[in-house]
Amino acid sequence: MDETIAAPRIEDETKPARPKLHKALLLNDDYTPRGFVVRVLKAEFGMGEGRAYGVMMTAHRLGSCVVAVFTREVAEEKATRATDMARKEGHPLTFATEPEE
Ligand code: TYC
Repeated sequence: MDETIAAPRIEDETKPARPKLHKALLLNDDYTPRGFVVRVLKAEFGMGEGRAYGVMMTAHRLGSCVVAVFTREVAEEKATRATDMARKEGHPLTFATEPEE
């Protein structure tokens, strides 16, 4: 049978844009104990003691620190869980998210 197979058009070959990644941010405050911040970073972001301490101290000194980068859904989920963990213990500790440039 005579069949003509068309070459794929350019539009069909272009890949969909990769979704933007989002940063999970740790925000400093004046009240949450340092040890509690370290505990949350270890529990919710799987960090070891040294890395968690370093991230906590960076937020303490500079006002905020990028904890890690995820898809939007995962970043929001982790930031919410970590902030909820602090609220349950009565601390103002807050995590936020923002899209990467
Ligand atoms: N600044 C807090 C204190 O001196 C400790 C702290 C560090 C709180 C980092 C939040 O994201 C934070 N007790």
